[in-house]
Amino acid sequence: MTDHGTQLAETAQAIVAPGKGILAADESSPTIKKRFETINVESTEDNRRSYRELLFTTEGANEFIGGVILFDETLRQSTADGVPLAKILTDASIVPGIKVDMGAKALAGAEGEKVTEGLDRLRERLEEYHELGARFTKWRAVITIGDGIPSDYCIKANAWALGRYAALSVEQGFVPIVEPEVLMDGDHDIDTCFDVTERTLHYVYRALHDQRVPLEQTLLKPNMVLSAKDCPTQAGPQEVAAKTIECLKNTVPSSVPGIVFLSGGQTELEATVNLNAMNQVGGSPWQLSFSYGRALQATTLQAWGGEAANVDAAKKVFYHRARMNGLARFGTYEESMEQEAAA
Ligand code: 5MM
Repeated sequence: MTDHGTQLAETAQAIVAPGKGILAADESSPTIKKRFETINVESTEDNRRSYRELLFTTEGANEFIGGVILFDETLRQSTADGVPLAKILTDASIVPGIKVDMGAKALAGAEGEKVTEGLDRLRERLEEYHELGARFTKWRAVITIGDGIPSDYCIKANAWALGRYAALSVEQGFVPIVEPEVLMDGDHDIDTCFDVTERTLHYVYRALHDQRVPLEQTLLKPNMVLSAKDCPTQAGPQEVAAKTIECLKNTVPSSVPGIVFLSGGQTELEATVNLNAMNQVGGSPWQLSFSYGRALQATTLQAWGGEAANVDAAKKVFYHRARMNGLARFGTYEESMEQEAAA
């Protein structure tokens, strides 16, 4: 491996070091607006900065958080005291990352399906992000399960874009996080989720191979294999863990250093319990970790409520959630620990 390759492989390993995972704080402007609406806070640039500053300056969170994914605006922001947020992270030995996709848009000729855009001028944008301190990237593809979908056309278009993005990221000195998200919306059962996730991951790794992406310099951010939100039969954590690992073993090469699950609409508790169950199975060739957005932030957001007076209390809530997921990385989390923290 070249020095460049070795450095990227080491960065990937550092992000998913035992006990650590990723905080996905890369909500785009429309998404963070939605999140703030739930706590009646206006989405101003200053409120967004204050909130992210709260998360990134939580003392001790770096025991459990190896990387944070930022949105473009956040990578350019500084704390109230004028320190760039990316520097706050780097100084805490947390790797700053950046979402580089431009969102999922309607796929031409495919009713109800989406393709992620953002490849135009990506090389130039990456050069700037590197100067601003980011060292890993993220690109999210969205696959919807529904009547007659997903089509192979949709999966292949998204997989090819993920490959192009990943190859460019590696070239420009970033560890690419490859995120093909099979949504949990709908009423399909866990086996349907298994089949679609397996089909998707096959195409994704074919596309990465075709585009010469060195897998040991990448991370995968998939959905867990779950029953859909409105499915009348909800699979429990043991079934979720067994089916998710089986699906990944069928599709993901062992040279990928880590798998960082998205939470995708699970509650904080579900996401922790499921990750814990996966790590209890053991014998996986990859680190099984987290890259949660909502499942790391929901209670913190509530505790903050947009009030400066609540910052310390909200930091405690965030530290607790990060710690619970850190324990789930070892399979040593127990639900009773939630009560201990409350006491
Ligand atoms: C944090 O949300 C990320 C950005 O979403 P938008 O581009 O829609 O604003 C999102 O990609 C996130 O990283 C993943 O979906 C995982 O987050 P969850 O909340 O599903 O764990």
